[in-house]
Amino acid sequence: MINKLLGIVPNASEHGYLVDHFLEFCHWFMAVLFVGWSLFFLYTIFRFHRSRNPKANYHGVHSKASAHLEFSVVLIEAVLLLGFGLPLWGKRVTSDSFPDAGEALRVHAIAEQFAWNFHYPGPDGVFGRQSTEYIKVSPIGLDPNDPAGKDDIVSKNELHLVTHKATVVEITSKDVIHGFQLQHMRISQDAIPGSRIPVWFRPTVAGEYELICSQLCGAGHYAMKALTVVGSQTEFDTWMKEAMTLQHPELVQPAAAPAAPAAQ
Ligand SMILES: [Cu+2]
Repeated sequence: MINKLLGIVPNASEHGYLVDHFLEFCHWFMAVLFVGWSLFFLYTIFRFHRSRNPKANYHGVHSKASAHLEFSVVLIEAVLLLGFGLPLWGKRVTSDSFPDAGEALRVHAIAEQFAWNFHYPGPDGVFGRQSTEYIKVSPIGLDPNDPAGKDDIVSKNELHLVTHKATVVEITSKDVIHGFQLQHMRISQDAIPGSRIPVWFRPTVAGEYELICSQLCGAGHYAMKALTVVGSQTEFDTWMKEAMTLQHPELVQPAAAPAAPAAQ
């Protein structure tokens, strides 16, 4: 409830409700602390007003109540961090929590000032080699001589995913530090040049979402966003076929010719 009040976007991923529960609890806890400390503040202003205490008290407080209260707050915060926050994070980032390579949809996300490039392995399921020496001929530095890259799909500012299919996104950057943030999927990971960092999630609700850059990365940061389309496998395949037709017409034409009469 408090999440909604604070404007959280609806969850559209399998693990998102765990993040939401955690946020919900943290927000309620902070609300209680805020109200509690505010009341205490008002009480001190009233209780220790100059008119009631013309002479300063050089001994101060004798009661241990405030120390106990402070310790309880620290204890609850430690339990939140170590008992809930870390395990939740661990489930996202440890290698044994990742889905099997064959089961998941795999995408590379390559950030740049100020756009998102996505790299799909194409029908062969193998990503082509990438190297900085080819950055002038391909926005993601795809090696034109690598046969594995001949059918790869590169899309700009458009990420396509499949509902209920585990998705592994390997995130990197071409220039400065960016942030890959899919709020509806409750996923956020910095894009760091020189590193390829995987994240995984399972989208559960079809729709169009916004992927934003969550790190202030330069003058065009405000406009650095990409459309994320989550749909059925058929919708994904249709998009992939269109992309193949545009980017590798030589690979699709033989298959497209017999399909045309069948559709009529
Ligand atoms: Cu950015």
